[in-house]
Amino acid sequence: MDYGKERVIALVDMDCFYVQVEQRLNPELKNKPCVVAQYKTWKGGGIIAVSYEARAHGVTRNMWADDAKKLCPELQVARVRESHGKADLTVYRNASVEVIKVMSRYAVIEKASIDEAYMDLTATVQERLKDMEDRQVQLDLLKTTYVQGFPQTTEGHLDGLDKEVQRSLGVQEWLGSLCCSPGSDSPELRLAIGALIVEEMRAGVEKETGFRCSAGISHNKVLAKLACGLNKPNRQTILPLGSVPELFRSLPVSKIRNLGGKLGSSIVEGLEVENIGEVTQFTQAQLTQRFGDKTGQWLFDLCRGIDFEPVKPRQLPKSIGCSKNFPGRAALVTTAQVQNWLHQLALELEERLSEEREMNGRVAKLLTVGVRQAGDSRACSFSRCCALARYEATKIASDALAIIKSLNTAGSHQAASPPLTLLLLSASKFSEAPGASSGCMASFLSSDINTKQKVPTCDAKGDATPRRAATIQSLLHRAAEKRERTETQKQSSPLKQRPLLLSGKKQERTETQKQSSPLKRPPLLLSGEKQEKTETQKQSSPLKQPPVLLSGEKQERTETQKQSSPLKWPPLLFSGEKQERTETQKQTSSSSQVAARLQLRVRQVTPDSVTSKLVKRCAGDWHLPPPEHRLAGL
Ligand code: TTP
Repeated sequence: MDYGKERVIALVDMDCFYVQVEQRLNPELKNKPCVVAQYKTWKGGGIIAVSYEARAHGVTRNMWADDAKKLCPELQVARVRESHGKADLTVYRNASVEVIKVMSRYAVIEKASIDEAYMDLTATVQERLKDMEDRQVQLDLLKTTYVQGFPQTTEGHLDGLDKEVQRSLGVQEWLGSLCCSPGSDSPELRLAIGALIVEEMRAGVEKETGFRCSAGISHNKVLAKLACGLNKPNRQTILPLGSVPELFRSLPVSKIRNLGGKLGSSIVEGLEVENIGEVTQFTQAQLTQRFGDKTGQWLFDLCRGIDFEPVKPRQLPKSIGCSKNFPGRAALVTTAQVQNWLHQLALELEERLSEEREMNGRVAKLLTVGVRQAGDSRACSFSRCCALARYEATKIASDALAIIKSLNTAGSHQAASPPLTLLLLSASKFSEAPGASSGCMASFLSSDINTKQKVPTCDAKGDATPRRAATIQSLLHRAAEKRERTETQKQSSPLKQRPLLLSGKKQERTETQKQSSPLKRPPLLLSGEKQEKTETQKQSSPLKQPPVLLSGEKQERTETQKQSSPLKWPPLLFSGEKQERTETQKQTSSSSQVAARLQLRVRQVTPDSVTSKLVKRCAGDWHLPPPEHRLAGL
């Protein structure tokens, strides 16, 4: 079997998903230019999903509904429901569950977002091959399939031909090029059979749910994802490895999965390339020297269309979260406001977590609290995790508030500055609900975290170790008590203290590396990467886990101080500009020790980080509109 062509992987993505959900609820919207918008207080609301009919009029996501109507006066606008003062995405989530259910009858799937899933069809294809005597794939069974790069023809030859005719010619030509004699087996033949299965699966999804989708079929996740977007909507595309060089020649680096953010930018800037195909001119040694062994090797393969990331069987989301934006003058400036909104978010979280426990028998053990500060353009300024004690809104909200307050650097005389423009609560680290048996469940529901639960927490290296959990307040308390002792120990101990890990950039590079490499090393991209990544993921992914960062100077403040003090949020300690903090400052902030003791974790978050994806997922269950569209909040 050829290297890189061993597997058959597909990515299925629903077409204009929220619109289809609304159209199913209200069939009058079908086949019409239609959008789904959130809130209507400002310019008719921000558009988050657009039907293909509306796209033909130039309507795009992130437009205001009022502006879109100027482009398309007959535009139908469906509204996202609201509850707890924010968008309620329940109908879309439920629709997603329906779709995943159908898909999982055809193959093992990895749910990648609310409306897309990867599937590894290798074994299923193998089974089909056994039953196919003549090994012929009929053209009419691939009636919504394109083959990228086919028909292979000289430029201009196909001009004027209907797209559907071109599609059919392409599939015919490609199938004709396959060796289909009895007993033959080639990677391309396997792709063809994979495409057959995906055709059947998509038809099944439409029949049972009424929703249409598109798909990409290739040898890995990167190519499948790319292929899926080539001929939307309601079509699927096979991307044979042989067609990759031509496609990659003019494909911007940022279009590749995982290269839309910082790593992508550092490739473009550092290697002075525009398209992914240009990276093939660099040797393996050059790339590993430039990006490190793992990322360099990954990139060397990737620019040739090779990737080995496995499809990880997962039908349920890794996290359940909710967030709310407070743009402009709506920014939160007082503790009372923060408290109130945390409570609203916690109510939603409690509701959804309880539902998850009922429906899927699993409970979350980790709570992530995230905020964005006014003036910060990133999705999230920082986030911190703590044990999720129990599913009770009041408790979740008070733990979250304690975490946020622990970062408060204001004295009682100071005004809130900067205000908060986003609050996020997310629950993760799911495991089976204690004994699904009623006794255990009852104990989970009634237990207090400091007496019962053990939670996996992350140390400064990102290693998860089970530790006895405690309430935030008691942790804060203990931290204050122990601080003095630790300081004394530090001074007398000959052991080296763990250095303060800053923004996830370069601290592990040696001075020699820094000086000898003419090329800029990329930032460890993905600061804020999921602490919940599995070991397999960690090993297979070239992306490194970010170090921990936290300010944490304020935990020792008394409760009285905290209550009387208006909020002053910490400076943007988390944005990476802080590496140059003076030694004095570093010494006064024993943040990493406090983090370890509190079992809290602050991660630097960049717009392309996974935490930022979390924010997006929580907010619109995917992406936030750009800042100018967030006025209405999400
Ligand atoms: P997408 O799959 O990105 O887009 P889509 O399904 O609307 O359209 P396409 O046919 O091009 O795939 O997103 C899935 C749903 O997630 C989308 O219908 C609405 C929601 N979403 C947001 O709420 N905000 C966003 O910024 C994006 C990108 C999606």
